[in-house]
Amino acid sequence: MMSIVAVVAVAGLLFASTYSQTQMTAAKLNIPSQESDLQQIRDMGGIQLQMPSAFAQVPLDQVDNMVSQGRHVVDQKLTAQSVDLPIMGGGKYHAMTFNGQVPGPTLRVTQGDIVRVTLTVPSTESTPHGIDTHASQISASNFGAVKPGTSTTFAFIAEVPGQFKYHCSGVNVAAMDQHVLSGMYGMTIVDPLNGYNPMVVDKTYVQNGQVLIKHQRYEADAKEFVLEYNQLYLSADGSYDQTAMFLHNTTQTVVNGFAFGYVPNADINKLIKGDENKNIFVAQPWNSADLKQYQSHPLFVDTGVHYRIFVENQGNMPVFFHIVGEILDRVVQGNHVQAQGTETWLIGGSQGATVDLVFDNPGVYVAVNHDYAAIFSGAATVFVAGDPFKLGYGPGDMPNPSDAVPPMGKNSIPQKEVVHCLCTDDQAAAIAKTMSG
Ligand SMILES: [Cu+2]
Repeated sequence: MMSIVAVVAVAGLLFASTYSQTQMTAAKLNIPSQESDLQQIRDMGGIQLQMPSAFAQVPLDQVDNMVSQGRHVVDQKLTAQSVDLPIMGGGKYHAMTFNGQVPGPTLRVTQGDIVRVTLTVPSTESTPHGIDTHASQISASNFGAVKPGTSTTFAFIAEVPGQFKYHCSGVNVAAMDQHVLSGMYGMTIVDPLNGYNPMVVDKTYVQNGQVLIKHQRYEADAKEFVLEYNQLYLSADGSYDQTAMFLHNTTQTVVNGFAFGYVPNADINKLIKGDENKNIFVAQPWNSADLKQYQSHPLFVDTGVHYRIFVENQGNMPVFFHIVGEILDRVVQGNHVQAQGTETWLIGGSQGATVDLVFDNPGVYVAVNHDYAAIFSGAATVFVAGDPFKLGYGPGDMPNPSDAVPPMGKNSIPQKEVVHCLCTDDQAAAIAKTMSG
């Protein structure tokens, strides 16, 4: 009410030559008093009900009917859980999580699916939480605080294919930065209704003394990874440091929760160098088997195979996505090709991209955020393509970390997995039961 009066008063000054001051006053415009405004909002059951047409969400009591007409419904059940989790270099930080893991579980649906989201906040939580899912198109006022001991459910139709962030919205947006940067974020993959598109990569060859171009076609079926970039801003005791965040003074850069989480470990040292203590990568902070689900693990890839990487920037620093030794064959957003044959792709805060590529030659490649501060604070992810060290394994033999492999979708080729997650022991055990390979 006060703000309406103030705006009207300012407008009156601006248009003084046309309208007299008295014509622009609230009294003249018959704006009701503040008391009656508030009473009206109370009578309507809250301020949200003033604009019902702004809600694109699916009314929960209509979901069954829509399913009977042919829509599919997918349930996403998230539980807020505050827990201490390890950080690179030892020690722990006070994490806020969905389901005891950072990032939260990757949800995979198909374009046109109804997504029914339930956020539960146990009574043991010291603060309310919220949920904002970027795959939806729902009025922001919907993402209010869910108090400890309660839960909330809403539904939406995933209309746009691609990868999308979901995140805690804090306590009615207050402290949202703390909740997200402490771990309350995840990804929704919305597969295109008719599947992914095949990819064509141009290659040169020589015939009869001439250099020619061949259009090499790769089918839509691909092996897939998820890479979610974020930052930690921490004080010495592992608490969230908002001052550091405002200064963009990053403590560590994380990929799927870890700094340097996808680099060789002691077992791989042993395989390649014959000595588990001889590190083959410059930074191996999650080295030994006693670190269980936190032990680092590189990504093993086959040569000549279509890879689809869902990249999401969950943080507030840009990601210059680059793979050292490779060129990104294709970049897709919203099922539309944005680039082909690009060296690096810029992904802003709360933005994603689907990167398609084929590793042509055996070797070690490193995906980085090509910002030197990010590389050296954790954003280096090792791909081992083929069998460059001549260890004798075949394509697909080596398992990949479970948190880097998304749930199966429209055109997914299955991969062997090993438990790897920045998650509680309970959640690691639950993941072990569900994963393939
Ligand atoms: Cu939260």
